[in-house]
Amino acid sequence: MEQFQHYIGGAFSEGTARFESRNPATGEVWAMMPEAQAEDVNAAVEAAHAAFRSPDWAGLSATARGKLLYRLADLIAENAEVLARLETRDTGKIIRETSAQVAYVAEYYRYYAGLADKIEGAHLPIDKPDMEVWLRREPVGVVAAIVPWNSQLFLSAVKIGPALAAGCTMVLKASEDGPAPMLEFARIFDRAGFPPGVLNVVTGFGSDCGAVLTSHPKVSHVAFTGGPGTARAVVRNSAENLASTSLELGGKSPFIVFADADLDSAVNAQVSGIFAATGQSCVAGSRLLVEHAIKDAFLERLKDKAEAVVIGPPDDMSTEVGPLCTRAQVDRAADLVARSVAMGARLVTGGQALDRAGTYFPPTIVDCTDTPDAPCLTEEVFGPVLSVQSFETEAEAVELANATEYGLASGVFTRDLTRAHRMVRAIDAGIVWINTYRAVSPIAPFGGHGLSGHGREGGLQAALDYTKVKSVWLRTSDDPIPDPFVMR
Ligand code: TXE
Repeated sequence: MEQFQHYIGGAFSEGTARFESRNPATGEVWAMMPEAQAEDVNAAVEAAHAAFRSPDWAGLSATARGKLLYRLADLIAENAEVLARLETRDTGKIIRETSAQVAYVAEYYRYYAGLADKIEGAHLPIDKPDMEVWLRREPVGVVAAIVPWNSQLFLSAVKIGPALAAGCTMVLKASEDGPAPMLEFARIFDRAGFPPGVLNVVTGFGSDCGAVLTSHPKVSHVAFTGGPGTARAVVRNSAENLASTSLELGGKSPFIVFADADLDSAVNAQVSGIFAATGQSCVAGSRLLVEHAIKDAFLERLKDKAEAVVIGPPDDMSTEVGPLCTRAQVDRAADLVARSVAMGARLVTGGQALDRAGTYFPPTIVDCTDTPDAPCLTEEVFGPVLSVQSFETEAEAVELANATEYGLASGVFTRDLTRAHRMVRAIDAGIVWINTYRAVSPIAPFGGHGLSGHGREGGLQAALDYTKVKSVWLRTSDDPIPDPFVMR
């Protein structure tokens, strides 16, 4: 049985309690994880707080912080295979994706390494002749980062990269479902040469460890990825300390196909949009909106592709759809589909958990054209379940696309350039992909609004969001200060 440890103040520890981690492909317990209790979380926040004030970190130049991040990026690239294998083993995410994704995670760290000494202040053309006024950008302080199971190395990179580039220190809580890749990441981080306490990694359950972390008085910002229900609890917790928050909460993203689209591309992109990562993706294109004239033909091609998908063990390079991370996710997907079908939605393919060891759920398509209230159409499934609706006009496509409380991503497939531009304006989402889907880069901001949260990860803006602005006023005149009872 493998054993994992917490990383607090630059040292590894067993933690005060432990819990079992299951391999989703087999259902077997394969590792023991440390379960952070309040005392562990407090120790981690204290370590981050001390590091934030220590000259070893606070006194480093931004360029030196960047060099440490470059070293971390190199170590991630060197250890990508180990990290990918652990992520696959502990979460069920297929090795085909984890190996490509971890290699790309190193690029996120490189991007923020390069950005560290480009986070600039400003000089203001102030309206007073005897004053110089400039702005300093300073790190916000201790950041609490919370990630879910689905892409932890990636979802943590978009928090750790910009926060450390800005000069913050952090406590990261890995998901209790599949924490192994993050705890291994801590071992790699330890070798990069950062001062102790700059990053602390713990894992444990949300209701105790997560709640203590997000309400801690020494935490200045909470960066959270997870579901909207948990986000509300996190925001309530952070109100204790009036900490700022950035929330990335998933979505119910529309994937819109017009009749003039390149249908080969659209079908493949839709398969990628909903079945890749076994649908456990915040940007999953989970609502297909297809122009009525091509609906039947498009659905037929999609059904063929869905049924030809290779379902299998996640550590096999030929597998395309692996298990869901937990039994709870399988039950949730099955329940949402069953309730939708009971309301009159038409099951096109899939729909039931596979009768084999592990937590497997097949690619599923549900035609909800006549059931706009079907729960698999309105709720985030976080599994390989695609809901379908059709439209006759562009205006109807926009109306259906925006008929959601989420606002994260969207896809538009059309060859009509002017229509594509109109759709960009009309769609209410943080990301619009045109004739492509599920493309990401460290250079492009990522995030949504409404139930999808707020704040952006990726890009320059993310690093700025980990800073606070200080206005500095310098009087340049040697004359006595005039009337003290008048504001200057
Ligand atoms: O996520 P949670 P769950 C959606 C998706 C999924 C649903 C529930 O629809 O089916 O949310 O998933 C920590 N204080 N997404 O319940 O609870 C928890 O320990 C502080 C979308 O697994 O949001 C874990 O580390 N932290 C999504 C993290 O929050 C708390 C990704 C996420 O868990 C806490 C995941 C608390 N009170 C789920 N309670 C996306 N955006 O990609 C829990 N946590």
